[in-house]
Amino acid sequence: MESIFALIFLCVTGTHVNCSPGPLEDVVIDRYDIPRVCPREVQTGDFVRYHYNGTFTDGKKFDSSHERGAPFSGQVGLGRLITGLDRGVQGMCVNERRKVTVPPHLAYGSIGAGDVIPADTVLVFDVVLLDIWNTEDKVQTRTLSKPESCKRLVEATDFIRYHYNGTLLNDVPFDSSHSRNGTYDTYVGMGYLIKGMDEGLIGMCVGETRTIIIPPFLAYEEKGYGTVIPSQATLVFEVLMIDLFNPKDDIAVVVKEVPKTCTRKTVVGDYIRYHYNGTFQDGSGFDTSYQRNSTYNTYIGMGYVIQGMDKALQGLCIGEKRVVIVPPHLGHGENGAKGVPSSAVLHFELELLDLQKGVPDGYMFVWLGDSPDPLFPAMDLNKDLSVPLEEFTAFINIQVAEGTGRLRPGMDAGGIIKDMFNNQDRNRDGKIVAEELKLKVEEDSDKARHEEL
Ligand SMILES: *[C@@H]1O[C@H](CO)[C@@H](O)[C@H](O)[C@H]1NC(C)=O
Ligand SMILES: *[C@@H]1O[C@H](CO)[C@@H](O)[C@H](O)[C@H]1NC(C)=O
Ligand SMILES: *[C@@H]1O[C@H](CO)[C@@H](O)[C@H](O)[C@H]1NC(C)=O
Ligand SMILES: *[C@@H]1O[C@H](CO)[C@@H](O)[C@H](O)[C@H]1NC(C)=O
Ligand SMILES: *[C@@H]1O[C@H](CO)[C@@H](O)[C@H](O)[C@H]1NC(C)=O
Ligand SMILES: [Ca+2]
Ligand SMILES: [Ca+2]
Repeated sequence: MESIFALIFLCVTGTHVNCSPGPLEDVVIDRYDIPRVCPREVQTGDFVRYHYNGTFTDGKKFDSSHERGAPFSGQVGLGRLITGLDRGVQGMCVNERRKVTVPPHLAYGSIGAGDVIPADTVLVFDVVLLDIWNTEDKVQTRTLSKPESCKRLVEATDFIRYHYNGTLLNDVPFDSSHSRNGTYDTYVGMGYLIKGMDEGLIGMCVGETRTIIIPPFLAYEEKGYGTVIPSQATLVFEVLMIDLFNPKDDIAVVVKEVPKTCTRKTVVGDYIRYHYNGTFQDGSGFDTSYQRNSTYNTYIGMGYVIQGMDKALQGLCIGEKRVVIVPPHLGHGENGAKGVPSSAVLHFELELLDLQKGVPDGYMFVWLGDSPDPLFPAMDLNKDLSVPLEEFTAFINIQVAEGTGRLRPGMDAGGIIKDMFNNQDRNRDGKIVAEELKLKVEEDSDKARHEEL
């Protein structure tokens, strides 16, 4: 069969002297199956890919692209096909089927082709068009839907996450992000994608759905891709943009509501209670404090929450509401977290409900002024020279109530006081005596005083 094809070229690369006239004047075209939408018709100079069956008028097959194992691919109207087919595919749409009857003088003439096609033979080609493109083509984009407000558009060097369905021009699917159960995540405009995609994604906003049609020379060119993308294939992507950020982004904070009176703003080390709603950029929620029916309580600026949040929680008044956008490098990064995919931008609505000053990292209790000196007589409230846990607890509570000392917030006060007591009760007999405290003070004087007593 290969020889027939060589002959097809032979006939047309020479002048048409070899192809003598036959009884039919011109090709006869029967467009027996025309798709309802036909955005583009074949013109001279276009490259096409099509399947065909070549038969004689009696229906006997002499050639078929199916038997060759691949559709025919070539340029129209420049003498690369037999003249009859050059004419026969003009004006054709992708997925159209037509029957092209070619008179001998527009096919193999009075010579025929080897022992396959006799002289002066009318040929009938059943053709289905699969692809059409031109070297003049550009990436085509068409927005199918778009959210009303669009804060930010995709720019080169952004990192984006999107869903896509990839089809060939004849609607045959070749790939989809959905088959992998996740978004496709990549930098855009930096050469990680095929050229046409790098270009076609620019300017999209989160929530937008866009069709991107890419000619083969901006896609996989002659190589194709595996078994799914043939050589010289136009690609059609339907893309839904899910997420977008730039690695240079910092957190973005929008203050929504500030109470009239604000006596103190949060600083690093404070212990706070707040409510939040966490969503992704496409609006879907991933976490909210309300679901747990309790506020989220934490220390600020000490690494207990994601980096971006630690920063966003500073400088708030009680009652203030903020919206914070945290890029993944200040959020859960490439690893993601439970319910948060890799490289996701996080969007938080926050409301600060309460704030307590903290104590320095590692401390359980601090004196806010000078500590009583000497300490033991002050602790020994009933002056019996012995301080059991109850008395010690009462003493600490007095300090807290009078504002002369502060317990670490956010922890069980009883538990902290008991730990502190046990540290002072060196012989573990359930009471502190003056000697134990003295020993302790001397011992601690040259190192970190974790209990500050
Ligand atoms: C050619 O014949 C094959 C079966 O041999 C058929 O599947 C196909 O639809 C026919 N037509 C075209 C244009 O390929
Ligand atoms: C995608 O998820 C479905 C259902 O959860 C599962 O059956 C399938 O194996 C998953 N595919 C991949 C590639 O993870
Ligand atoms: C892709 O196809 C899936 C399932 O066929 C569909 O749910 C989705 O909306 C399509 N488009 C995109 C951009 O994922
Ligand atoms: C949530 O909190 C409210 C108000 O404090 C309480 O009435 C309700 O029982 C709580 N629900 C759950 C599930 O804890
Ligand atoms: C979180 O969402 C709920 C329900 O939409 C809303 O009532 C609440 O005010 C939101 N919280 C914040 C901090 O914006
Ligand atoms: Ca006592
Ligand atoms: Ca003791």
